[in-house]
Amino acid sequence: MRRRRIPRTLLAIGALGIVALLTALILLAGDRPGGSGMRTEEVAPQAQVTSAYGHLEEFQALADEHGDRAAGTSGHEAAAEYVEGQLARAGYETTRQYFTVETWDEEEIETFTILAETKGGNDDNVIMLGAHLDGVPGSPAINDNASGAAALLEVARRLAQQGSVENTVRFAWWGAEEYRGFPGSSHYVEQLDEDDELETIAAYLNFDMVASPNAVVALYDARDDDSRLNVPEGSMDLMEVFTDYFDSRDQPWITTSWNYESDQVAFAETDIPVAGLFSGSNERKSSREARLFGGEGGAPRDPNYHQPGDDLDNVDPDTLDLMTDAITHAATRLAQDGGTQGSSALDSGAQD
Ligand code: DTR
Ligand code: ZN
Ligand code: ZN
Repeated sequence: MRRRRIPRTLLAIGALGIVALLTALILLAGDRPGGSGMRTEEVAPQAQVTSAYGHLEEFQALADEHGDRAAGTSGHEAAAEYVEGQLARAGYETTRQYFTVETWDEEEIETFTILAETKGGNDDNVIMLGAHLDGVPGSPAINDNASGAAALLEVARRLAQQGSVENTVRFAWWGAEEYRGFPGSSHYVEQLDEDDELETIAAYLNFDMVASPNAVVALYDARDDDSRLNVPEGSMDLMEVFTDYFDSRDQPWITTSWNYESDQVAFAETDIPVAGLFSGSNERKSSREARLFGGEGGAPRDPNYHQPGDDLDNVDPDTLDLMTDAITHAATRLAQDGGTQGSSALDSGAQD
């Protein structure tokens, strides 16, 4: 039987109509009310990777292809698509929060932070975890900070597998940490403030450089008495969530001063309790630290900090695993912490 032929011009008009309709729907669905620059992206399917080190290998492969992961470059975009694909596989919806930033060459670029959160849970008591995804130009930027980005991806996967949470856990892969003023996290906190949502964030945990080759295991020092620094009340309780974990594993730890060093700053300045882990950059490891953690006293904790040599051959996979387990512990514990019992880590936090 012969099928009835539809004239070509009609087919073309029909196809154009469908494309226009779909475009309008995508635009409508993607823009969050309030115009805070949030967009939901289409995510390409990917095979699921189930370890932080596996993610690092992917970030290295992308850096080999694109050169680096500096904010606003094809390398950053490719890494972002990888993060979004992995999160989709783990059951998360992702959004991008766009913002503009001035590069070191005084060029204005648009870049973004990736956000994802657990389904269910109390939205008024959000536990937030972040790591910057961008790197410095000209470096694969694997320890700084594919390591934090990779650890967070694996923690997000594990948390989704564990099932329901009492508090919402929100993850951020910040854009443009390497530019002045940490514009990704600063923009996010400003936006929270504008939307009157600062009060909803109970805690912020930051992970920047967690696989250094000559590593220490350091926590942001909540007892820091540097007068330029605001250490929000509740930060000590968050630090103890990590120290309890390390102590339970007989894992030595030290503290580090974290003033003005990474994406926790905007949170701390608005009095949100903060904590974080760090395995060292180009500072020298002391002989005491070498006794505690092994490695080479007198040598930099990461000799390739911000250099082309910050690659997969120059990280410590065991430190990455340890940090990933510690972050998993903290996220799991804080996700279930209703803030009602005496032992609650959130009791003295922002929600009182
Ligand atoms: N500024 C960060 C690395 C960094 C150096 N010291 C600390 C202390 C705490 C957190 C991070 C850092 C960067 O280059 O991304
Ligand atoms: Zn850096
Ligand atoms: Zn960094």
